[in-house]
Amino acid sequence: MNLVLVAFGANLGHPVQTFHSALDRLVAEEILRSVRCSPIFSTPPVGGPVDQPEYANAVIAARTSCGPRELMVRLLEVERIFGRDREREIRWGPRQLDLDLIAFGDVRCSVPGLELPHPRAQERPFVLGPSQTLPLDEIPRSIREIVRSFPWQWPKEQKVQEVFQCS
Ligand code: PH2
Ligand code: MG
Ligand code: MG
Repeated sequence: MNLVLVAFGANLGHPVQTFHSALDRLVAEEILRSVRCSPIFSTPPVGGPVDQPEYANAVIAARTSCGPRELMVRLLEVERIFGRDREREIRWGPRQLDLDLIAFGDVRCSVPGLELPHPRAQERPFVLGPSQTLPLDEIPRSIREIVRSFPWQWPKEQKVQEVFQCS
């Protein structure tokens, strides 16, 4: 079983509810096991249209028996089930559900459709901040040092609030 880090983001519909329902599904379908979640934080949008709503962001550290590509496919499937419509959306624009595979164990790869660790994770406070709330040994090794050394201390940043603590 590999240790993975999945980032959750949503700013349309009912993001907190979506997070819990999507997570329930990922666990029920045995896509993710031994799940550990960060709190969900409310974060200002980075990129995309300036007038889009704030995002709810969280990260999930878990074990999986899927391979990296299979896990990506399963995450995309769950995004679709929860109303994500990639045909209609704007890049970095508002969305019902975004499940990004941030890191997969020790895997480093860059092939079409699969780049690990996620190429933009290291500059994203809405991924690294929530990740810092988890014990470091629950963070996949390929991204652990990036999470550990991220200078920004979550959740002291004023623009960001904790909105819900996931057990
Ligand atoms: N996701 C994006 C673009 N911008 N900003 C925040 N705060 N949170 C996100 O999850 C996010 C974003 C594209 O996936
Ligand atoms: Mg995505
Ligand atoms: Mg994303």
